[in-house]
Amino acid sequence: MKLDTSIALMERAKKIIPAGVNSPVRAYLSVGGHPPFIKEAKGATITDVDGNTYIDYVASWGPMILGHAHPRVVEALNQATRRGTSYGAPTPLEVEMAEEIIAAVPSMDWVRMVSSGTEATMSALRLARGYTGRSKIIKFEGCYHGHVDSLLVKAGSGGMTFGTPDSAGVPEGLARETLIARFNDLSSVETLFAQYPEEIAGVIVEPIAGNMGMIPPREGFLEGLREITRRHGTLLIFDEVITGFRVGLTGAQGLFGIDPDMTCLGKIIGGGLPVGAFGGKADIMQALAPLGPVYQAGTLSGNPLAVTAGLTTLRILKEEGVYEQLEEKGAYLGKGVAEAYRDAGISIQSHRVGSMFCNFFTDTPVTDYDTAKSSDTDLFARVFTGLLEEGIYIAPSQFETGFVSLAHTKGDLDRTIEAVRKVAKGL
Ligand code: HOZ
Repeated sequence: MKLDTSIALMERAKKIIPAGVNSPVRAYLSVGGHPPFIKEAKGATITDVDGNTYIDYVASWGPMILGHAHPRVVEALNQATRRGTSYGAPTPLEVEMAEEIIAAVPSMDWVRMVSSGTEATMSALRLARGYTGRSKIIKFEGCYHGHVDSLLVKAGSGGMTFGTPDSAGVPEGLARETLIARFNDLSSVETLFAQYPEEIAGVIVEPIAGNMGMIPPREGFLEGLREITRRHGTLLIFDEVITGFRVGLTGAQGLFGIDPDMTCLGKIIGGGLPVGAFGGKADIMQALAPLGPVYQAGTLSGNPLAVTAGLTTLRILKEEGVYEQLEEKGAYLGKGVAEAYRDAGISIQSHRVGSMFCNFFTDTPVTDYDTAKSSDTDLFARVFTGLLEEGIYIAPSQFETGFVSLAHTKGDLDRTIEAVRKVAKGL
């Protein structure tokens, strides 16, 4: 595979952008090789500057659930652009967006738009602290909620990929307010509440962990979190930046029947443009400025282009049979890929929820951060490189999630399964 133009671009980029990238995992440091620089994308494929086309399962890390450059999203954006790209003032579109979100996600009475998932979780935490008058929060080891100071403790995603789950630059005093529990382990949460019964403002969790690879919650885990947090007057915050509108219209909370106090959204609700949102129960949201004492603001919040792309995406997702199709495609790919590895004698733990998937290279059942780390990351790197050569684009880290989109055809999925079969045999 020729990557000359990408390699030349990386050389230029490295002189002026840290590691040549604007988000660490994109640098390919844990898998080796050269990241292709992408020039365009359409449907289920992306094409790099050297003309290589790949079947894409990164989906811009989740948002592109319809596939790339969906004609209806593109048309809506074309029209919206002509009306101006940002006003810094209320727009009718924002009201429509808030109504769509609230209609879909029953736990959210009120919502506020921001410009990224990181902003959503950061604002949700501040609100939880302001509303409860408490300062500590619980997060789970290996969960990643964006690069918010107090959430960059035992963080997944890039932190886990590069073995730096605790970031430099986070003041010790702030990190001390972050308590760490083990995903899928309620006793670790009870222990922290026993230690700090009146001090914990919120428990934040990815209801399906998506940044230490993909790990579904054990039966009873989310229900247990709901019960414990209610008992202690602590807010339960679901980070559904990845799972929102991905595993169903009502997100993971709908799938598992949980009623969190607050929810963070991003990715899909922006249709591929920068967006985030946080919301929840009305009395909590009323503590936000200018109604209440918790300050939060943003020049590009509710940006008309981002909201247009998101609204168009949500309306397509509401059409009959969409999530059934995603489930079918996800199941077909998941089964085919798992068989391909097993036929080649490679042990994997194959995880899938709807159109989210992940394969860990280990004999150990993966339920949390430690067991996720048992995956053979050298083997993952070889698989990654082999698949890229075969024109299959997955995330360049074991500790991320794969996404199937509506645009993937049976032909794409079959080609992917065959590629896995070929690469697995050659390992
Ligand atoms: N680390 C984020 C995904 N879990 C974003 C990665 C990127 O955009 O490069």
